Amino acid sequence: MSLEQKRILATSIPGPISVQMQERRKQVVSAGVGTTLPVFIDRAHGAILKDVDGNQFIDMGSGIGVVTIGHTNEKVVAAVQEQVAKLTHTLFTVAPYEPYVRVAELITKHAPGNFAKKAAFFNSGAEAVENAVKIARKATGRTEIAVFDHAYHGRTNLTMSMNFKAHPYGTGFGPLAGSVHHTPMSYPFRDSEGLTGEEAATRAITYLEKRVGAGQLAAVFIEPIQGEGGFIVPAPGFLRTLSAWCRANGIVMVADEVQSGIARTGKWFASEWEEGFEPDLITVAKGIAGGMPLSGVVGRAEIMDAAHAGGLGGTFGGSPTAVAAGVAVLEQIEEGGWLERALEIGELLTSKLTALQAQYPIIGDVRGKGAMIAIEFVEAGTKTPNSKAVEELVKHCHSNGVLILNAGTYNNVIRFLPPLAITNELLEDALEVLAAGLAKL
Ligand code: PLZ
Repeated sequence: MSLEQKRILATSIPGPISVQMQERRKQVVSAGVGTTLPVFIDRAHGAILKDVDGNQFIDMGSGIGVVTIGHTNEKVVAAVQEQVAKLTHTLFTVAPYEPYVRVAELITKHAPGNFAKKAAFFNSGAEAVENAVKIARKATGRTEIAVFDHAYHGRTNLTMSMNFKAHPYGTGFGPLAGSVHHTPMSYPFRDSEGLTGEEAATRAITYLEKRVGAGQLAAVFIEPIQGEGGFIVPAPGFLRTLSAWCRANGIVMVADEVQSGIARTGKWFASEWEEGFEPDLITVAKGIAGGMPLSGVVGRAEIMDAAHAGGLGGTFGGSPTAVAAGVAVLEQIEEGGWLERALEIGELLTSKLTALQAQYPIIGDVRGKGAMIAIEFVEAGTKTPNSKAVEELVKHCHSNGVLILNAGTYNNVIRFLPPLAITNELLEDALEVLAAGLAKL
């Protein structure tokens, strides 16, 4: 299904049909399930979302990094259609099917690290993180888990305990899981001037050695570029120093690449941006299957094999349609062009956004890699977070047909993670809408 790659405002936002649907929704859908933009989407293609009133939005968020190679990518649609008519379920641990193995071949081939790798598949990012915890504990015989400030790992009990922000993820939902230790992150924009990656890592390591003890730790979990935290890119040397310390102390280093992985940053995995950083395990989800629910853990074969037979599984994990979509996504990335496109998008975004930063002192920082770029807003001339500006800008963009997402511990970040299928015209159009919003502020 193709759709003209053009922003169209057919009604006010939200349009009348969306308003009606929103009313129905309020009657029957839990208030705990929020909405960023209350328009109901009917269809999508490339980087365009079309709502039930005929409005067309430029998607600058890819459903939080999911439809990386574009909405309704033809090969993904065809693969799912073919699979759904052939076989939808056996449960892989009852009786296997080939595309699950094919996805494992592709992901183990392209995950960083010059060693034998294996993979296992699940449904959601949180489930992948939970399984990585189980595997690391089994492999080390240890219990404790370290995570970083500003991190996000999911909404299950264990993963919400691993999140930095209590609200909205954890408030009132406790008791939280134990044996999770929060550690200082490297946050170049907010760390003291000149703090190197090595120094920031030493700060975290000292903290863990004192608070937990290296010998107690099963795993250290880190997003190589933090997603929900606001696309925080740690200072160079941070990840490498941490992983060297993990290796020396028998701790499993886990990179949570649920948001940053699968071609998003111009490499298969964001971990590859830091030389010498070789995570033992990587969690993947979101962009791996173009919108079908698929997640996985991939990493060192001997660690992945530490889990006993029957210890990992789940009814729907790596279901036939999800893995068929995964094969179609990964084969297209392997064919080439997508990593380069992510880098081009990154250059275009960064140059336009740094020009806006020069003009508007409320933009404190422009950062990220490839098609994972964010701007952090402050009160002009300070580092005081400015969430009000973000709120206004998001509203402005939404009512003008551009779907942008906020992020950040202080809700003062706008993140850009468009589908890599986006055209330059659409990107430029979206940034012009943003610039008009800034001028209005
Ligand atoms: N790890 C790094 O970014 C999901 C959350 C959306 P699930 N981030 C988006 C929301 O409001 O729930 C995420 C992530 C990182 C893990 C997860 C969790 O992935 O597929 O949402 O469970």
